[in-house]
Order: sequence, then structure tokens, then C-alpha cells
Amino acid sequence: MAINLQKGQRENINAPKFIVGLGWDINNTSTGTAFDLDASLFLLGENKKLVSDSHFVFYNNLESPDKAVIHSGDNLTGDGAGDDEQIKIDLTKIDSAIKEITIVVTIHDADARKQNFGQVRNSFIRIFNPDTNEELLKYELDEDFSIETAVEFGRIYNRNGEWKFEAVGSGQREGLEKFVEIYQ
Ligand SMILES: [Ca+2]
Ligand SMILES: [Ca+2]
Repeated sequence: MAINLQKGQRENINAPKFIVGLGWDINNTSTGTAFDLDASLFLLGENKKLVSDSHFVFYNNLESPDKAVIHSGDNLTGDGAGDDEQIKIDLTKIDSAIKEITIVVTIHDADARKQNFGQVRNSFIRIFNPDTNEELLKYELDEDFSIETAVEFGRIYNRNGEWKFEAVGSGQREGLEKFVEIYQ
């Protein structure tokens, strides 16, 4: 059963391996343009900035240099059931320079396509333990963030050698470029 954390709530991470899953379905009643949701991760150092450009893991860069974060690849339509994009995180492999991982989901070209989460069918983002299938957190994007085009989902951060997860749940009417601006 999913524990639906309140915004800002913190949880200890009790397993080193996690998967971030993003899912959505094709909307037959839409204008005919596909919805392309993207899950992206920013691997940040002590200064809350990307350790390097290759520490931005997204559809054009599927692996972090230490291979601790691996993206399954860009899904353009959401066709099919379950997670349409997945990112595997293995905290045992992570470079010690990384102190925080910020997870965001955005709609590609939302501006030009005039799209928002409220128009997407069955969209969600979740984080779960692949060994037990236990969900730590799940947001239903189409219900919780109907007018937004971006959600800062949560962050995994290190304090005194311990990894924790914080639910952020901050919806914004921005694109992925805005997050790159903030973290670069
Ligand atoms: Ca789907
Ligand atoms: Ca995508």
C-alpha cells in the first residue's frame, strides 16, 4: 500500500535501491497531439548545483557517470500499462560528491502543444522498492496537478551519511528548461 506523504514530510530510506516510475496513457479525446511526459533527475553537490552536466539524467543522457542512476529511455506517447518511463537508483554506487537527487516530471513542449497534466489520462509518478514493490510515494498527476506542466516530485538527500527522501510535490507551469536553469 502506498504511503501518501504530505508535502515536506521526510522518510528514511531503508533500502539502497529504488525505482522512480512515471506512467500515463494515450488520450483519445485530445487534439490529436501526443502527450510526452518526461522524468528527469538532477544529481546535486553540496552547493545544490549539478556536479557536472552529465549529472543531469534525462532523455538525452540516460546514465549518471557512476551508473548509480539509469533511465529506461524516452517514452513519447505513454502507450501501454504500468510505468512508461523508469529510473533505477542504486545508492550503493553513488559518487560521494552527490548529496542530493531532485526528481522532476515535465510535459515535453507543453507550451507549444497547449497541454497540462489535467488533460493527460491516468498519469502518475511514484517511487518504489523493486524488491518488495512497496511504494514510498505516489502522486496522481492529472488529479493533483491539473493545471500544471511540471512537478518537482521529491528529493533524495544525504545527511550525515544517511539517505532520506523528502516529498516536495511542488507543481509549476514551467518546462524542463527552467529546472536546468536553477540547477546548472
Ligand atoms: Ca501507459
Ligand atoms: Ca517522454
